[in-house]
This record gives sequence, structure tokens and C-alpha cells, in this order.
Amino acid sequence: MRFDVLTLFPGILEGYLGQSLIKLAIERGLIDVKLHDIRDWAHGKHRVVDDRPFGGGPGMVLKVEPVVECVEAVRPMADEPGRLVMLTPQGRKLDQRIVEELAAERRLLLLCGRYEGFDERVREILEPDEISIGDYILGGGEVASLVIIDAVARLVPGVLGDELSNRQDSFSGSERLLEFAQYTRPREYRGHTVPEVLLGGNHEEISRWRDEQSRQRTREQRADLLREDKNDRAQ
Ligand code: JCZ
Repeated sequence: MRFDVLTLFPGILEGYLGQSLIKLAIERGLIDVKLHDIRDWAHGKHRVVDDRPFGGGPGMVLKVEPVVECVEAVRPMADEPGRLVMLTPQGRKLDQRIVEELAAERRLLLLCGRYEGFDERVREILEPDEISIGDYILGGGEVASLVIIDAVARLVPGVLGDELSNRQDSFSGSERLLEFAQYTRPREYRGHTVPEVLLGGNHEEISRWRDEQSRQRTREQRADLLREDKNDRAQ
């Protein structure tokens, strides 16, 4: 799986990509992440990438030319044209179903904005798939693109050490239940003990206990997950 990230701040991504699971996946050749600085496609001596909005108003808008020309330059850098994803608060709200959909691609181009957002003609010309990571406002698309890379990469075969740990996580597949409570040593800490059932070794009993835990937690904390096709907890 190849990711191309188009951003004005590649440094924001570098640190994260150089750590832990993602770093290992890159080293193993399971995923490839290429960073592209949109400013490299800015015009003029001063390489200006933002400008004031027509019609007035606060803040600046990301100019159309550097964005369109950056995408057009990056596309031919691999065999596969890939799917262009633009991270904005206006997009389809990300959930595990969409993560699975993105993981089925061989290449993703992740377009990150800054300032007050993109010139509308970016959408008209490039027709990107617009995705939001949630209903809150970030300073730019970079953190959102990391969320996509992180969530998609762990679905790429071989990225997780234990393939089973994937299926059992919350929201994967059709079982929309929260994870059950987990414990490790010590058996007692500051008077808080591990439930007796987990220490007994009766695997059928443990399975039933965990399932009941999951259902109880989901009922108490995320009842919206028990209702169908709704990706919003506010109800
Ligand atoms: C550019 N502000 C790009 C995306 N889900 C979500 N929240 N906020 C964003 C986002 C905010 C931005 C830009 C300027 C994405």
C-alpha cells in the first residue's frame, strides 16, 4: 500500500511515521509513505501558497494552483493513479467501514489543507473523496492524514504481528461492540483486584464473561453502536 501525503508541513508527519508500528511496516516494505511539500509547486519568487478570500472575511485561503499542480505532479510518481482523499470538516465522517474501503485501494493520495481551507476550484477540478475525521476543527489536515494512515495501515496484511488481534478489536467487521476490560500483572494494585474468573483458566466461562462485559460497556457508554447505520453518538 502506498500513501502520498501532500502538505505544507511535511515535518508534522515525519516524527510520527518514524515511530513504532508504522516505522516497522515501512521498513518491512508493507507500506510506503511519500511526503510532498505543496510549496514546491507554488508560483513566483516568494512561493506564496495563500491569499485573501474574494468577497472579504477573516483569514486566508489556500491557493488553487499549487494544490492542483502538486496533485498532477505526484500522480505519475507511481504506476497506480490512486484515490485522492481530501481531509476537511465537510467530508464523509470517518468510521471503520470507510477505513476498510480505503484499505482496499493500492494507493492513497492524502491532501492536507491549512489556513481557512481550500479554494473551491480544488474540488471542482480534482473531484477528491472528501473525508472528515470528526466534528471538531483542526488547524490543518495533517493530523487527520496521520489518522487515516494509522487506521488503514493496520489493515494491511502483515502489519499487525497477530492477525487475530485485528478482528477482535472494537468496530471491526459487523460486530459493533466495545472491547471487554483487560488486565495483566500484578493481580492486585492499590486494593484493585483482577476479576476472579480471569484467573481460573475456564476458557468457556472467560469467553462468556468477556462477551457480557462488552455488551454492558456498549449499553452504558455507546448505546448508539447497538442501533444500526448511525455513525453518530449524539442521540
Ligand atoms: C485546513 N483547517 C483541513 C478536518 N475532521 C477535520 N477537522 N478539521 C479538519 C481540517 C481543518 C482544517 C483544514 C484548515 C482539515
